[in-house]
Amino acid sequence: MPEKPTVVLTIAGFDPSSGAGVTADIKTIAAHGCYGVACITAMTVQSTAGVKRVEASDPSLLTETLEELVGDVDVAGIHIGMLGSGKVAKAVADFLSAGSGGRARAGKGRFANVVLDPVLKSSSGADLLDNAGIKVLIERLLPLADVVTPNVDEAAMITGIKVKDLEEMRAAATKLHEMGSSAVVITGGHLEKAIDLLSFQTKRGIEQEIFKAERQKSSSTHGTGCAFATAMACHLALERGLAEAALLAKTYVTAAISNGQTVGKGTGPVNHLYRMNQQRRAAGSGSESS
Ligand code: PXL
Repeated sequence: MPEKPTVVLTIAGFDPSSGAGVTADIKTIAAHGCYGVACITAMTVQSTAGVKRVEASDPSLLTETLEELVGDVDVAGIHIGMLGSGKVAKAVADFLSAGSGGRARAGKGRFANVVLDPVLKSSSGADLLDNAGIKVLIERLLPLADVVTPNVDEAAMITGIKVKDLEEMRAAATKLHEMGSSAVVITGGHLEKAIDLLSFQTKRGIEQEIFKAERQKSSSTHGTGCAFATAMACHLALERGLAEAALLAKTYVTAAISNGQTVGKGTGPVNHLYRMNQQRRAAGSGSESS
């Protein structure tokens, strides 16, 4: 019998430069040894120079695609990235909370290991979600997700709290719990020290752990948020705990940045598949010495 892979679904936009969005997510999922399936929320016209246009998908196309997929395949983890519009965000929320067919979990939606990356703007500043979408994201998607992974700017926009240092990250995470998130990772790659804060609710109250890395100087950073959130979805789908998933996802993104690629004239993509180069080099050096 052929092996049955762990399937991870990404619900995200299409970035034709493949640094972010579904094509990048499929690379991240493959890099984690999982099988990726995807549903496109929006087309973007963009290159490494930035986003020029966003066109959200027809929400009924999403609903049909998602139901078709999960009727066929056992999905072990879900990554939600760019949503593009309020109508698409609503279709995704309806899908996650629809009649469970016996798979519902207490107080949650119908699927396990749902990671929500609340993508609001591109790094070049383009809006990737309208106000109606932000409302759906806050009111419906935050409580349905197992983990939400905002960067510091997204955490500030969602909570209304300024997020410039670790103390403010802690306060924003606490506010996100009050808003319905069971677990939060605020990624601080843009801060002076690249600190990520994991915050989760336990019976004893809120527990918080920090993960630190040296900030890297690199011009190949497009797609870091997508890569982090998708890697988390893979680790959770592979049954790793929250803290281990967050630590491994951070390690993966750090390596993907330091192996970044010079593609195009603007901000290059992280190297999602850097481990393939390492294998090729290892194989090459083996045959050269023989
Ligand atoms: O990095 C955020 C992001 C996510 N998804 C898509 C994008 C971008 C940024 O440009 O295009 C499809």
